[in-house]
Amino acid sequence: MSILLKGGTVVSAKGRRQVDVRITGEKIVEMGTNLDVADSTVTDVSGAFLLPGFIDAHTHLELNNGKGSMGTADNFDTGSKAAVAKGTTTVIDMATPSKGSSLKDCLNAWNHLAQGNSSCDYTYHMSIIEWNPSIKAEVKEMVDAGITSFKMYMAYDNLRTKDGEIFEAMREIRKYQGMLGIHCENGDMVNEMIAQFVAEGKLSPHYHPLTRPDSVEAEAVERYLMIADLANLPVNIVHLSTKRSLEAVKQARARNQKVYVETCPQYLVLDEHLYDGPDFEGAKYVCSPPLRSIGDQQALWEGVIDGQVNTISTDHCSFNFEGQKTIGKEDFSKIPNGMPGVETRPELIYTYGVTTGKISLERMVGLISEDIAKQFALYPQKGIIQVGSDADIVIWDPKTTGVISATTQLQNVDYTPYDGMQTKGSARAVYLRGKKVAENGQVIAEKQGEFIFRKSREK
Ligand code: DUC
Ligand code: ZN
Ligand code: ZN
Ligand code: ZN
Repeated sequence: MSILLKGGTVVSAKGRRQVDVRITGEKIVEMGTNLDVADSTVTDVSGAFLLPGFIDAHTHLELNNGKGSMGTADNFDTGSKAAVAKGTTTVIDMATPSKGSSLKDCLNAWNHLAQGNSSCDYTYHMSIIEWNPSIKAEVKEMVDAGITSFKMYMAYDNLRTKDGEIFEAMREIRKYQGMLGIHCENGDMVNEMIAQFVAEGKLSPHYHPLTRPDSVEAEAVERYLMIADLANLPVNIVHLSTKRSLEAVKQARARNQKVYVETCPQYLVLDEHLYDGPDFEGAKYVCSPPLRSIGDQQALWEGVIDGQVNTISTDHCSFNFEGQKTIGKEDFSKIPNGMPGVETRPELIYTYGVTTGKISLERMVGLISEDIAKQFALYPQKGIIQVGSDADIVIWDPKTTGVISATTQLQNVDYTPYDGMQTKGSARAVYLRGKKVAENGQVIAEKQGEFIFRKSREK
């Protein structure tokens, strides 16, 4: 018995064609016109697009979990349900060790959190928050365990390493053709500016973005890319948010460096005026990098359109407004940094990118699925609807309309930064490795997610 999806339009980053798709077990086994219906469960998907399951390459589903008020509001259980219900079939979560613990221990901890709890497939970027001989030796162990991508930080005192350590890590990662992504902000500059505002009694969320201006990000991006040039490693820039950072990327590419750029929906559809909302509302948007100017937003859209920006993931890192964001009521620097978003990315990009005519549906598929799969060694198992690939398929209905609301969202958090925003298009059904796991925005088969083992990229 197989599943036959009949009459839909299959879309990839390269184009679209009207073909039937046959699924047997976990895989796509046949594509063509007028496929034989015998021995098949036939679903009529005419009028809908068949998109490869979306991949979110940047989530923090379990940051500080077990650490009380600073633990994320979502976890693998709730975050993965919110993801898969709206079409995201794979997440690459930021596995983040605490100081002094090995990467192996962190990997075990993340496996423990995800295994049997995730409703979408998953893997991790392993965070390197300190550098010493034993961590260095573990880079290869991680690659052997299927974790071929890493994350480092240039800001946050509990997470950042020195430039020389970044350089050393890059040279180690290069040996195994791994991928490195870095949070680019100059941590020293941020600390200085926070101290100054706090000393002056400037304590409202309004000051958060002023402690992390575009120069703080652009300087770190430039430095990172210079170090990567020296180490001869292709690198990823996570959550790039400004025009000036994009200029730095252009310069690196002009000297023939391979650079991947990720941005996030919040930098494309929200802007810095939200920090001036009434009461303490601005705290909802406290994330780093912060929301930016309209000019930056336009530059990012241009980058999305012309290919300077490669991927869009979410940096989903949810904290409740009540009881978590409010920790910083008297001092913005104590507001936990992060916003939810794993649920809303597909509808936001479709609505504000595709239906406005800024990008094609093919480009959307590249940005949130195919090109992510290629960058992070998930392709062609993920990121494409073709024979032999996992049957991760989103039946996308372009005709629906909706309104994003905290009251109806599946994310386990008491607000959404996109509250009240209208959307067009949505996932009518979602298949995860051949099994229908979501329908009309609700999960119908939970905890079906599996760990995806990745091999190193080709040289
Ligand atoms: N920025 C956030 O806002 N949250 C999580 C980590 C990060 O870099
Ligand atoms: Zn970050
Ligand atoms: Zn302001
Ligand atoms: Zn992040």
